[in-house]
Amino acid sequence: MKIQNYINGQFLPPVADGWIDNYCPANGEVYGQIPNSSKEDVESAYMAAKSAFPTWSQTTLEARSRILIKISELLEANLQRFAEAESKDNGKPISLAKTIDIPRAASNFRFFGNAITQFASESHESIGLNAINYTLRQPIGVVGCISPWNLPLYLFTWKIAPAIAAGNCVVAKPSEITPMTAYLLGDILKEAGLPKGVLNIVHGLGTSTGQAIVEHPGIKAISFTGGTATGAHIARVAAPMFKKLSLELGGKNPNIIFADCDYDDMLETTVRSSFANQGQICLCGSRIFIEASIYEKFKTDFVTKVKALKVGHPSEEDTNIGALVSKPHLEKVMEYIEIAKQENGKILCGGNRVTVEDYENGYYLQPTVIEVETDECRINQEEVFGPVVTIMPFHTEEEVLKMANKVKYGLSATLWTNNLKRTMRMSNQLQSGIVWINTWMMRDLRTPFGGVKASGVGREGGFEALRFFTETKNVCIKY
Ligand code: TXE
Repeated sequence: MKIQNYINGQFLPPVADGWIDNYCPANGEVYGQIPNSSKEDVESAYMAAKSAFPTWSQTTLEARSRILIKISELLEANLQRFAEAESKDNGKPISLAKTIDIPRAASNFRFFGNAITQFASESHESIGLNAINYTLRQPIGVVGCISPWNLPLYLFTWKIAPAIAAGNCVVAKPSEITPMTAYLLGDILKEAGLPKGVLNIVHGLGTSTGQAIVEHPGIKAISFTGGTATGAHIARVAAPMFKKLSLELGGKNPNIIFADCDYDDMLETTVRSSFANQGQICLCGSRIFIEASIYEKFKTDFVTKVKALKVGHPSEEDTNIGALVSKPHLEKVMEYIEIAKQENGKILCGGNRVTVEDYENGYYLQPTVIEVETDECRINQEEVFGPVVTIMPFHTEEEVLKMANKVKYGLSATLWTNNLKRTMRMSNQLQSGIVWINTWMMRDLRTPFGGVKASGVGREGGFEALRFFTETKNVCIKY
């Protein structure tokens, strides 16, 4: 099957007729082609967005909101179809696509459809000067949204929904590795009555199509989620053009477990925070630090639970771990397991590929737990982004805090303890954009989302996203 770009409300093949193979991770076979879009395709998407902007930016908030909510309802009505497509394209278990990815994509549209009706700006009365200042938050114009492969529709819509809610028109590119649900979204945009040109979806490689979006002088803001190296590259390209940038990048998140936590809850959640989506979530807790007094017990219980996870075909309802997203990614993750071994890491379970009957060429890997001697090894410092976690004991709060912060990343941290004072002390000092206490990945879409250090700049979510997608202007009136 050949998918197409969605430009100016129409499905179109790429101008230069170039195509890229799309692989199914579950069996390693090519199952379709996607446009290898060139600069010309990005240009026509830009022109469509540019001409839609004057009307869309002046469309009432109520009308915009109604369309976003309609998109959300249509996604919900098409849950099964979208979930199957996401699971096939990405390798993730169908159960996850049905309960997390697609419902969350629908929530993104509903949430920002509502949020825009509540978005307000400030006024400042200059007392004694007979003047009043008010702030306008105006749509920017044409903006670019570039998203990754791990949570394809979920992260694509997390950017697009606030961008269009705020009155912008968009040129968007999903990952070339997982383009399918973004393609299917086109039909829904039409049915929901989104005016043509408001949202244009171009498919293609990061280094050509993505690069053309970032380089385009008319695209005034870029919202990007992906790898840290790509984020740094985009920042270098965009900086001389003074584009607004929001970068959500990698993570190497600590999961810190104190002996006084609710043990069973912690154990169950830690299995999830380690291996959900094959460990391919920027929020996964890949470095697990356990207080020494419960270390041996945790090690036994955790490994037992991890060994019980079912690695299998993504379409089977009882599969816990599906396929990794691509062959190069599987190879990268396996290389890290080798590096860990060379660094004296002890493989407590996993470490090998899994052969799933009838799907021998699928990209399956056992969930892997590695006991490390030091937090300074590469497997503890670099982002692996797969079903691989490390464990090691700690003795004091100071020691674990130091190790938690001693990485270049700072996206999220999880802390398991029932000690309130410790909770307050540590959440103040952990260098990360998000701290979860006694839970993981509990999301309220109103909250700021993003990281510090090499995990990125800017915050998404709630009004933060609407602020990013608007230009702030102060108006001062003397009376
Ligand atoms: O991501 P890329 P990759 C991490 C993870 C992974 C590593 C590399 O560690 O192993 O990044 O993954 C587009 N101009 N994360 O290489 O390339 C690309 O087409 C414009 C963490 O697959 O960053 C895709 O749409 N765009 C992450 C998007 O960027 C460019 C999720 C992300 O792909 C571009 C994914 C360019 N020059 C990987 N080059 C997270 N934060 O959740 C690429 N792209």
